[in-house]
Amino acid sequence: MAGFTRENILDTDIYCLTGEKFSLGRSNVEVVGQMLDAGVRLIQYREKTKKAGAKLEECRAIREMTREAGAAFIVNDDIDIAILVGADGVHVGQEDLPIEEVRRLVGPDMAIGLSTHTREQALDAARRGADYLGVGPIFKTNTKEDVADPVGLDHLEYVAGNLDVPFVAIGGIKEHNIGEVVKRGARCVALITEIVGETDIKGKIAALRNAIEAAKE
Ligand code: TZP
Ligand code: MG
Repeated sequence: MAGFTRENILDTDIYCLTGEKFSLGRSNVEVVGQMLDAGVRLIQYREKTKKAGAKLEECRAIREMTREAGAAFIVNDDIDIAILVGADGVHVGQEDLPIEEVRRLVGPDMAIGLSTHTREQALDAARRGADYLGVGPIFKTNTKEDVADPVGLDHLEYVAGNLDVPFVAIGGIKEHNIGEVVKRGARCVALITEIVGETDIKGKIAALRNAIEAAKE
């Protein structure tokens, strides 16, 4: 057991989410295998179209793979599946169950992440005990349906400077703009299409890490 806790689950640079329809014909499980080979240590299973049984099966496989690799595993939306597979975390949105109720379901140890799109939502999530915040979309993205308007880098900087709770920046983040996101205060960055849509996932992760390091100098 790699010892992920509610406090430390976001202590990593790159947070990878699945997105099978952008994965160039590869399965979620195959893509996650390549992410782990590339040294990614935080994976979220995000799958909007499959049935519960299929999602459970994939999450069981990914739970095993992440445990083996010493990586943390978070399940998006499906609290029941997160509990069944023993995920390290569950990620919910503004229109899902209130986090106080999610906490009652998952127990005291599982991390709860909450997506936020405004200053008020971020402050509210922190006050109500979310373990981490999703902050985004930072830039325009077509990956998510019914996506909120981009929050921009000024909002990111506000969250970084004014809230104590860990957060991850998400939405439209690419190799060419990840440096800006880091410079404006993000320590953990989430990406979907930039990674799953790449043939050479290992090479892309290395390039993103170079860009992150360059931005810190
Ligand atoms: N939440 C806010 S934006 C987004 C999610 C899940 C999609 C991010 O995808 P991409 O491809 O990295 O823009
Ligand atoms: Mg959701």
